Amino acid sequence: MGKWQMSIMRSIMGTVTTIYGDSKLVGILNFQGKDSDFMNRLSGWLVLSLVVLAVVLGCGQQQPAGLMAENARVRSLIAGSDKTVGYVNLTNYSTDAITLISARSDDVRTIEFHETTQLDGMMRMRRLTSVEIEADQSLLLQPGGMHLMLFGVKSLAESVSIEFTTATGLVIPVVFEVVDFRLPS
Ligand SMILES: [Cu+2]
Repeated sequence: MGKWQMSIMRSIMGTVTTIYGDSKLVGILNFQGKDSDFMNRLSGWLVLSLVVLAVVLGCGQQQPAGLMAENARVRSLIAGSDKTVGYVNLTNYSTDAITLISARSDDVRTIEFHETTQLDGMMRMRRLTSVEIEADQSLLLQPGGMHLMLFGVKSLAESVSIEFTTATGLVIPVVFEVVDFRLPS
């Protein structure tokens, strides 16, 4: 994400945070069911700002935690295997580092953070206990680098929802598209 996009994002999110305090955006949207004029206007304003955000950021998955997930994809299963990999571009537009300490999905037994490293010409994977995205930075989980390792995949339809938990206890759901590609993890 470019610098100007980052600052637009920060000013919009700053306004949202000022108005809504610490409430989660997801919770705010539930106000739409109520009859209050004020709440309706609030919801309308929020929807409008989310649309602006989506346009500005190319329709990535906006998260209350200040984390943007883009190009989230999981490799479709190879016949006879129940494990696969996941990749995603994560951008932190908040002013604090965001640390992801776990990932889970209803459709997967275990999800680990992995890193591929090269040692004496051999590609090796090691498990990471957490993944940190610095403030104002993007972190790419991509082939040949950090990635998600999915073990015991029960089923894969067109997409799979993976929930990340941050060190501060926020749960961030990200929808991963299931893609048929054949690359080493
Ligand atoms: Cu791996």
